[in-house]
Amino acid sequence: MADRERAVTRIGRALTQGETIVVFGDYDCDGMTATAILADGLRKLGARLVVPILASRFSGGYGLSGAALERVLAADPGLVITCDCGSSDHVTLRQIQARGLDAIVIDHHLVPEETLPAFAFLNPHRPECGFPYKGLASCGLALSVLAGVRTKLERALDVRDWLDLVAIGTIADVAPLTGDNRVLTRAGLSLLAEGKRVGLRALFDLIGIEAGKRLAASDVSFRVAPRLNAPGRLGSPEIVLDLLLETDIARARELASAIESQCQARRLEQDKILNEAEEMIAQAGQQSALVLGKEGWNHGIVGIVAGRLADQKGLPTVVVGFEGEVGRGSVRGPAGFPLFDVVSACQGHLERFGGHQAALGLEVRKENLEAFRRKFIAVCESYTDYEKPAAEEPFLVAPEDRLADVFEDLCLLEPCGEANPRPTLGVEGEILSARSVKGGHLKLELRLPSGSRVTAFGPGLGAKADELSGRVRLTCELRENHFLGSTNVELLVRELPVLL
Ligand SMILES: [Mn+2]
Repeated sequence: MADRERAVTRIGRALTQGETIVVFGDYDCDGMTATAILADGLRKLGARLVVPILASRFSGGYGLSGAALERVLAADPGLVITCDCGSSDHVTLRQIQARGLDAIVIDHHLVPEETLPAFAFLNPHRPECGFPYKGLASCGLALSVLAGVRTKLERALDVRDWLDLVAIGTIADVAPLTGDNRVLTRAGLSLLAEGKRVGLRALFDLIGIEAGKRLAASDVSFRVAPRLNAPGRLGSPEIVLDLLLETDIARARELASAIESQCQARRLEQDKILNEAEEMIAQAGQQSALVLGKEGWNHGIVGIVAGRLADQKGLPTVVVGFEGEVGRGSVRGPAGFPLFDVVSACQGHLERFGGHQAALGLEVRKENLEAFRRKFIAVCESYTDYEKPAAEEPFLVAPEDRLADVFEDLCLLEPCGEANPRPTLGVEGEILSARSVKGGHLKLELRLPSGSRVTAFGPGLGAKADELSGRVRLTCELRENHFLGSTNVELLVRELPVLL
């Protein structure tokens, strides 16, 4: 790994010489877990003073901004380590260098051509980086650096203790769950399920994740990560770092419930924006792409709203929150839609933009929104034959197979998620009951060919409940359902059942 040896030697020297080390991280799960791993690990290796600092969406934004640099320098560090950011922060890194300080960048974002003015630059995407696995997220890189420092100082420190954080950061960052990441997250999820980290234990108690129960990657994506991300979306992510580092259970419970209430506040805010957006969409009538903006929409949340709308409507979607004349927005779209190409073609109307084909952020002035909207829609309409990802053929479950056994087998494939999708199954059975439940979801009871009964749940499919009867084939996933102390396998239905 390019510069790993150089970084490890420098950090080792900072430890033995008692330098103050600032670990500066991004406000998302990957950045926060990487920061926690290094802060905690270096303290355990005897660092005199480690000051963890996180970026803020509302002051300086992503990366080592000018505003962030002021906070970093206020801690009077001898060494600065950036986590999950820094790869394009040439200006502020040069300022650090000019003060005679060293900076080590640990990141996995795009590597610009201009040489980075850093003492060491660890990024698997550097062309000169020989590390064979390119999928590590920043938390995985941070663990590798910690292990290197440990070895350099000839100390006994079991870095596997931080694999739970690596699992959270890697899964939340939608890094591929292949190769090294698969090994790290699989072990990390087991550790996470044991519930030894006090802060996460407190959070899990609060949200009903029982200690000792098997955890899937989807539990992290849908239950854990959204909560850890909420405080950063609303303002200050520091409370999450405090939770990850807390060792006192009483204090951890306070932090966990503060995070949970921020998550609820985030949800309310999100629903409010979604409702207002839905109204705008209804008023505008039929459109081939959505561009929505409003004063006051929280730009930490517009990304979630854009994702929801893009899923629901199947359209390329831009949602912008304005604060005065300038708005910040997020771009999402149907799987496979080349959003980066589209936004690049509209850049004349934008102040800034960045991201990749599947997701972008942008900055636009209020007076340019309408022109941008027209251009964006026109360009989207020109991409009629983009490459949609092929629908996956379901694996048919044989009538004699017990679903509980199939589920156990499928668990061997976990963690499933990015680059290792959970297999889609085809299950046939006879409908015993079908009804629509709260939220418009479909609830089915089925008799399988083996005679056993199973329940099925179809998110958003409740509208057609009345038309379902007789023999059907379901396209579904299997999941464990814990209810009143018993555990059953149930079907998670992905599309309307096919009548046979
Ligand atoms: Mn990351």
